[in-house]
Amino acid sequence: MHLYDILPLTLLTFFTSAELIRISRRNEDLTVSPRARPDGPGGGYAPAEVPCPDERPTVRFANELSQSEIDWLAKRRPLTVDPMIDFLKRANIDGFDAEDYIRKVASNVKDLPNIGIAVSGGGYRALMNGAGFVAAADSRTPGTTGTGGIGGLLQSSTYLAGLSGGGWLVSSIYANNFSTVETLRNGRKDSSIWNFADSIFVGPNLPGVFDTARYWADVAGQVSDKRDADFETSITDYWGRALSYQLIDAPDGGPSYTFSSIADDDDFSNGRAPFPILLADSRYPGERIISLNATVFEFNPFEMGSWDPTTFGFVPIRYLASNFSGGVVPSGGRCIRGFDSISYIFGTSSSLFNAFLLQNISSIDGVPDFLLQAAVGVLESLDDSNNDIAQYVPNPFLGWNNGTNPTSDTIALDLVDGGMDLQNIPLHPLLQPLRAVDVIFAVDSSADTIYSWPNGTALRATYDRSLSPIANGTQFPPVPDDKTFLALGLNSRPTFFGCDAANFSSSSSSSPPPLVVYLPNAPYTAFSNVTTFTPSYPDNQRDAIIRNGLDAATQGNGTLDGQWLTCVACAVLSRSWTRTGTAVPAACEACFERYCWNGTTAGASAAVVGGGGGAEYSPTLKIGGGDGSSGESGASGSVRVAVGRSGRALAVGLVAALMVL
Ligand SMILES: *[C@@H]1O[C@H](CO)[C@@H](O)[C@H](O)[C@H]1NC(C)=O
Ligand SMILES: *[C@@H]1O[C@H](CO)[C@@H](O)[C@H](O)[C@H]1NC(C)=O
Ligand SMILES: *[C@@H]1O[C@H](CO)[C@@H](O)[C@H](O)[C@H]1NC(C)=O
Ligand SMILES: *[C@@H]1O[C@H](CO)[C@@H](O)[C@H](O)[C@H]1NC(C)=O
Ligand SMILES: *[C@@H]1O[C@H](CO)[C@@H](O)[C@H](O)[C@H]1NC(C)=O
Ligand SMILES: *[C@@H]1O[C@H](CO)[C@@H](O)[C@H](O)[C@H]1NC(C)=O
Ligand SMILES: *[C@@H]1O[C@H](CO)[C@@H](O)[C@H](O)[C@H]1NC(C)=O
Ligand SMILES: *[C@@H]1O[C@H](CO)[C@@H](O)[C@H](O)[C@H]1NC(C)=O
Ligand SMILES: *[C@@H]1O[C@H](CO)[C@@H](O)[C@H](O)[C@H]1NC(C)=O
Ligand SMILES: CC(=O)N[C@H]1CO[C@H](CO)[C@@H](O)[C@@H]1O
Ligand SMILES: CC(=O)N[C@H]1CO[C@H](CO)[C@@H](O)[C@@H]1O
Repeated sequence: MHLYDILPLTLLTFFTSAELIRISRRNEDLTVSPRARPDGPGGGYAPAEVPCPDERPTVRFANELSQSEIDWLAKRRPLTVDPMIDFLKRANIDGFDAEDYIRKVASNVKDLPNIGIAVSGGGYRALMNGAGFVAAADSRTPGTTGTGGIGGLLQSSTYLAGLSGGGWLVSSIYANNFSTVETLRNGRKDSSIWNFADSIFVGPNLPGVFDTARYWADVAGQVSDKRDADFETSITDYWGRALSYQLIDAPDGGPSYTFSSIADDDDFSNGRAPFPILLADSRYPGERIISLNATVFEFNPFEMGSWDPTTFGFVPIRYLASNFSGGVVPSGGRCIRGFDSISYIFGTSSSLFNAFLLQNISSIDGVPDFLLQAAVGVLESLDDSNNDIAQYVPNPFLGWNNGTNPTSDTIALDLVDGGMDLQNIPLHPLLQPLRAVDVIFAVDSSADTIYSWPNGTALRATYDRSLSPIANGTQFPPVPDDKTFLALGLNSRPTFFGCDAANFSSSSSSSPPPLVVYLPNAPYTAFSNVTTFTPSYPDNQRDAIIRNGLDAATQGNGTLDGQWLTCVACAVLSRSWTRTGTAVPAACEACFERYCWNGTTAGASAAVVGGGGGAEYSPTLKIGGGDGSSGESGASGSVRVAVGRSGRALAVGLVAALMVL
């Protein structure tokens, strides 16, 4: 069912014809940003048919890395050597000559530490907290290479994975020419980049350029371009486009930016930036529940597909929506480009928010009743038509691996938010033995507890999955249950998992899984536990949460632990030392003693650390706080919707957008 079936025609009388004309006019007067990567074949959001290349695109088995990734790694890994030496020298591990060691192993890349970063989901909270980590790890951020700073870790990393809100962060960084978090945060005159004070409901507030109605009309126009080109559209398209005005610094939120165009980016293609990956889960035909054995799909600059033994294949992402059948585009089949819109991909990865987009209309002042009723109608119709997910039509894996692929005979591949299977940290791509990652920095901004702090559920889910057949040979360090996280405080300070490589059965064919440096969202200098569905953030609150993430990453620039930087370096080197049979320096033994989970679990009756005497986890500020109410918060928990401009304009815009659903 479509909205125009539901919306009474009489609603149209709500508009004056002048408003309708305004709605249909596209915005063309923004200054063009220099940071561009528009690649859609038609210059807009709509995908289009292109002549098939001589070597027609094909699906491949997931039994090896793609040749593109192998070639890229050959550039990237050597470029991590110098930053790693700088970083490790600064960490100053007593009695260990980092430069000498890294130079020695650099000649044999397989012994060089291989670092991955995983930024969890959790809406804007995850974007901002994750941004704090990335800023801390980025040597381009001023102050991060001083005492206690972990700057350079990003430059030393091979992979940067994001999911849902973490995927917004990763996408925004790459869609904007691998800009620093600081640049994105500072913004630019006449740009709405990272301006979260104006929610996506009201749209960007650029004087003289935009108003809410025109913004929604633009979004609606972009999506109808796609539909007019005969591609399925869903609420995910609107969601992704609306977010783009905050995440992509280009006119109209860069409608033609694609994920595959990252592969053409100068920094990325020359190995000067890590390999970005986004995740989504597949929903099996006819099912509503996403279980832990849902097939996990990844999007990277070269490919989209899954390592899981179900689908077990990858398609060139640039040619998504081409007529693949049995892994090839048969003669007569169309080749399509531009379907891999970066906004559609980060919208897919965060589709949990689709319902939010509609449901939360009710929380905005000034929206007339009829519109609220229409929104409810849309929600119900979406439920009926299963249109609340992102549809990949035609399914690139049609007729592929018929024996094991649950969607081998469906026209649509239905994908949902990457955190729906509880694995809210994008660890999956970094656990693939073929990628041989040594250490994962896992930034967890999940809202598990009543007060929106993590309790280890996301990490535990990945461990549980690693024990089931769908893991297909991937291993994950043992992780205790949520009660233990709370009782031992593992969710309120950094914890390392899987420190002892000898605790894993390893054979000539399998190596131990990565060591996981778990970095849970916790209050260092601000209460960063804003609810997942808070739609807008004043600049000072945004900045406080980013800084809190930075303080978590650096343990307050070392003020909470003067050895933290050293301990991070030990985690980076640990697996490499095992491979080269190098003795672990005493300074690192001390770190592992302090940060590694040692296998202890807590009984069901154990008390909650940070419970403030009560049963509910309610931590206080670690730095400069005390009672938990002071300190630089700005991040108070109240849910507010910034409605700066007329509710009527908003209503007009929303109806314009919804009309074309
Ligand atoms: C991207 O950033 C690099 C610096 O890292 C700069 O040299 C280059 O010109 C930028 N590209 C665009 C298109 O702005
Ligand atoms: C998911 O896992 C459970 C238990 O391992 C199994 O019974 C079920 O069939 C699996 N579902 C799918 C779709 O693989
Ligand atoms: C290609 O895919 C489109 C969209 O699903 C479909 O309408 C068309 O029939 C397909 N063509 C072929 C030759 O498979
Ligand atoms: C896989 O299934 C499709 C129909 O969904 C069929 O056309 C194709 O021949 C099958 N392939 C194999 C190898 O069985
Ligand atoms: C941990 O979080 C999950 C939600 O992710 C929740 O279901 C569970 O009850 C929480 N555990 C505890 C002990 O509070
Ligand atoms: C740590 O250093 C950064 C960058 O210099 C600064 O913004 C932050 O406030 C410092 N944190 C603390 C707790 O001093
Ligand atoms: C493991 O850690 C717990 C605290 O988390 C501690 O009480 C216990 O003594 C440690 N066990 C060993 C064998 O070190
Ligand atoms: C070592 O492995 C065993 C078996 O998987 C597990 O029960 C234990 O928790 C592991 N110890 C640590 C510290 O991870
Ligand atoms: C944030 O956490 C503190 C306790 O740590 C709690 O008092 C506050 O209510 C929480 N805010 C939200 C929005 O849950
Ligand atoms: C290590 C392992 O079990 N790999 C299997 C993963 O799944 C594919 C497809 O089912 C198999 O071919 C691999 O052997
Ligand atoms: C402000 C407001 O109403 N927020 C709601 C948005 O939607 C989510 C999901 O339905 C609710 O949990 C929030 O309370």
